[in-house]
Amino acid sequence: AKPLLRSDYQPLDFKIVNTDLDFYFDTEGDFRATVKSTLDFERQNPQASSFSLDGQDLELLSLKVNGQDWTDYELELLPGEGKFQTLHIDVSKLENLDKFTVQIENTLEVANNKLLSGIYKAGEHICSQCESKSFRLITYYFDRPDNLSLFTVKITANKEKYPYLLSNGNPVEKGEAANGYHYAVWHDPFPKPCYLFALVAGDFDVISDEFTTKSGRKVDLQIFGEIGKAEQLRFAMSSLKRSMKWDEERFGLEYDLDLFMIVAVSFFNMGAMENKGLNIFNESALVGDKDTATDARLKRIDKVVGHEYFHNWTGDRITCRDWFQLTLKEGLTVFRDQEFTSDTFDRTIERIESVKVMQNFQFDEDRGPTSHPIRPEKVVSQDNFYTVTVYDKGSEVIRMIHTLLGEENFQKGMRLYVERHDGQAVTCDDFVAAMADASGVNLDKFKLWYSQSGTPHVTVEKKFDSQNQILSVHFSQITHPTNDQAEKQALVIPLKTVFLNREGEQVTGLKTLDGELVPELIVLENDSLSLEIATPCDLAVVTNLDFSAPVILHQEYDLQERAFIAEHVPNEYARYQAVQDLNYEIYKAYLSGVQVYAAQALGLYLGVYRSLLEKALDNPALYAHLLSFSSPSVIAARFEKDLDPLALENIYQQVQIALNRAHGHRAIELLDKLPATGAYEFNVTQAGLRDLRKTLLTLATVNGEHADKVVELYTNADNFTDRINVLGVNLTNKLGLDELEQEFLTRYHDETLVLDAYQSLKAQLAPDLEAIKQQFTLHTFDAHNPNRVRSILQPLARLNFAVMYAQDGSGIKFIAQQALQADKFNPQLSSFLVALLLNFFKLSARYQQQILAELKELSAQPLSNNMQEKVDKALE
Ligand code: DPP
Ligand code: ZN
Repeated sequence: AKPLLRSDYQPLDFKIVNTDLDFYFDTEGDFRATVKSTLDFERQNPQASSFSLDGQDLELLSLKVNGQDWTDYELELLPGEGKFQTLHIDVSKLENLDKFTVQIENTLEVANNKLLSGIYKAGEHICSQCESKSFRLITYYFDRPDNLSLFTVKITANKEKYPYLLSNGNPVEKGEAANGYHYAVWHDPFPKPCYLFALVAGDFDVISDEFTTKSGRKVDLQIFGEIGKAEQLRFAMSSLKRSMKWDEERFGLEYDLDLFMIVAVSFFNMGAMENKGLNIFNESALVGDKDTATDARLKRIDKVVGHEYFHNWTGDRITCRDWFQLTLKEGLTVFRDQEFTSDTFDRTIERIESVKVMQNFQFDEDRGPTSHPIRPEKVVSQDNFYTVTVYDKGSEVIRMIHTLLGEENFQKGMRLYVERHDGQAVTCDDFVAAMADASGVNLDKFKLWYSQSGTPHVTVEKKFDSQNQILSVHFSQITHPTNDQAEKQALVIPLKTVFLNREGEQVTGLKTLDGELVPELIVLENDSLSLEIATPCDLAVVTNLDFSAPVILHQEYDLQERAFIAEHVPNEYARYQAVQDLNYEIYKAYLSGVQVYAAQALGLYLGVYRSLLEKALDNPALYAHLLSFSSPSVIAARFEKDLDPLALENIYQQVQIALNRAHGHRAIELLDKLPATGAYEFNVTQAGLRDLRKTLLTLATVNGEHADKVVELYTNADNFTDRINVLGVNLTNKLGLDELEQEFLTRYHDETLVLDAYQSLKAQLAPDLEAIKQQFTLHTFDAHNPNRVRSILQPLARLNFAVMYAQDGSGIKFIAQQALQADKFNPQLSSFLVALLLNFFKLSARYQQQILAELKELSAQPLSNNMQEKVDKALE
C-alpha cells in the first residue's frame, strides 16, 4: 500500500455533524450485523460537490440522500488484502449542497471478524474497537479524527444472550422488540470522532459505585466483567475513583458525563481503549485481585485505568487532527498516568520503571529499522505507530517541557490548551504553542524533538586543574543517522546535574569563573557546552539525574569511581543508574576476555553488592531492583552492534554463581530479618518486601540449597505474588519442586490470566523449543487470543536467549512462522510478533543472517499491510 505523508493533510470539504446509527444483531450462526446510518452533512468548502467515504468489508444495501434513492455514487474496491473500499458520492444534483442528509444501509462482519477491530465477538460478548481506522469496518464514514459528530446509537439484539446493550454517553430509551429481542438507545452529548465510538452487547457481572465531582455533580460508575468475577473488579473501581479525584486535584480537570462505564473483554489487541464514557479494556489490564494478580499487574491495572480515564480530556474532549499527531494525546496521557502513579505510590520507583521502558525498548526501536520521530512523517499502517516511541518517548518530551517550565507554568499551559482547544481536533504544534504562550518560555528550538528521530548521545568530559582550582566540564551531543532520517541537528537537552565531593556529599552553591551560579538544570542547546567551575577540590559530576532527558550518556569513569558513586551518591535514582552502569561494566569486563580484568570487576561488584545488602531494609522496593544483577536482555539493550546473546547468558550464570558463593548466606540472614509482611495489602512497603524476598530467595538458592525456604513461602502465602514468585525461583534455580507447580495448576485451573503469567514463566525458562510448544497444549490456549499468544512468544523472544538464539536457528524460525500464521487473521498480532525479530541489526553475523533469511522468506508471501511495512523496512 502507498504510504501517507504528514504533509499531505487536507481539511474536509464536508463534515458529518450528526451520526445516527441503528444496529440490528441477528446473532444466529456466522452472522453479519445490519446497520442503518443517518448522517447530517454540512459543507465546509463552498466549491465542493462530492466526497468519499471509507469502508472495509462492508456490503452496501441502500443509499439515500435527503430521503431519495441515490444513484450518483461509485463504490471502489481497493486492491490488496483487507477488502478496503471507497464510496464516492456525488451530490452536485442537490439544490442545497450546504446541508443534506445521507442514509446508508449496510451489513458488517461480526461472527467471522477475527481482526479484533470494528465490531467482533470477544468470546460470548460483542464489542467494538475503532481506533485508529476501524470504524470503516462498521459503516461508510469519514474515518479520520477531525470529523467531530454527535452520536445517537440504537442497538437491537437477543435479550437473553445480550441483556446489556451499551454505547457512549447517556441511556435514552430501552424496550422490547419482536422474537425475544430488545433494544437500547444511547446519546452522547459531546461531539466526537468516530474512533471513540463504542458498542458492547452481552451478559456481564457489574459492580457499581459513584463519584461526586468537585463541583458537586454525582457520576454513576459501572464496571462490567465476566460472570462470577465481580470481586476481581473491585480494585479497578478504586483505581477509577482515585483517578477521577487526582485529575481534579493535580490538573483541575473534572468528569463531564453523568455515567462512566468500563467493560472488560477477553479478546483485545491493545491494553485498553478510551471510548467516550464507555472504556473497553483487555481484561488483563482491568481484572484482578490479590489472589489472581501480582503486585506488578495490580499496579498496571491502576495505571491503565488512570490512563484511559485521563484521556477523557487529553484525547476525547481535545483530540488529534490527524493520526500523525497521535503523540499529542498519547505522550501527554502517558505523562499524566506516570504522574498519577508517582503521586499514588513511589516517585523514584515509578521513574525507574518508566526509564527501563525507554532504555530497554525505545532506544532499540530508535536505532533499528522502524525508527521514527514521536510525530512520524510517513506511515503505511497506522497500527504500526502505537509504539514506545510515540507513547513513552512522547511522554519524555512532555516531561522535558514540564522540567523546563516547572509545575506551575506547565499547569498554566494545560489550562490555556484546554481553554483554546476544548471540542477541537488539533496538532502537536497547538499544544506546544499553548505551553509557550502561557509560560513565556520560548519552545521554538525545543520542538525539534517532535520531528527528529534517534537517541542523542551526550558525552560529559571533565578535567580538574588543581593548581588553579578549576573544574572544567564539557558537555557535547550527537545524534547518529537513523534508518528514516540521515541529517540530525542539535536538540535542547535539559540535564539535571549534581556535583559530589570525595565523601559522596552533594556540593551546592558552585560558581563559574565569572561568578555565575551553576544551575541544577544545565540546558545543552547546541553541539556542546563548557563550564569552568571554581572549586578547591575535584568533584564527581552526576548528570541526567532522574533521566531528565531521554539520551544515552557517556562518561569516562574508572571502575573504582563507578563503584564509589554506586555506594555513595545521595540520590536514589542516581544510585540505581550507577548500579546499572556498574552491572554493564561487569559484562564488558567478562566479554573483554581478559581474566584479570574480569576478576577485578567482579571483586568490586561483590563489594558494592555487600554494602547494598546492608542498606536493603532502608527501602526494600528500591533495593530489590539494586540487588538484581542485570539480566542478559537488559544488557542486550545497551548494545548497538555485534551482540552475542548466548555469551551474555553465559556471563549472567557465572555471576549468579559468584554472587551466591559470596553472599548466599547473607541473603539467608537478611531473609530471616525481613519484617513480616502481614495480611496482604497492596502498598509500596508490602510490594517492596515481596520483591526483595524474591530477589534474596533467588540468590540464596542458586546452587539448589535452601529449597525449604521456598516451600515455606509458598505454604504461607496469602497472595498470588508470593505464589508465582516461588514458582519463578523454583524454575530459575531448578529446585524440582514439582508438587508446588501441580498445586498451583490445580488451584488456578480456571483463572486464564493467572495461567498466562504461568505460561510466560515457563516460556522464559523453557530448556528447548519442545517445551515451548508444550505450552500450546494447555487447556486455556487459543491461537486467536492475543493475550495467550503474546504471553508465550514475547518471553521466549525477549528473555529466553538460549532457546531463541539456538545454533540451528530454530527459535528464530519459530517466531517467523508464528507471525506468518497470525497474519492470516490478525495483522496487529502478526506485526507485533514480527517486531520481535527486528533487533537483527545489533546481533553478531550468524544471528543476523538467520533472521534476515527468515524475513526474506516472509517477504515472498502475501502479507498484511501491517506486517509488510515492517518486513520492508527491515530488508530496505
Ligand atoms: N487505547 C490505546 C491507549 O489508550 C489507544 N488509544 O493508549
Ligand atoms: Zn492512550
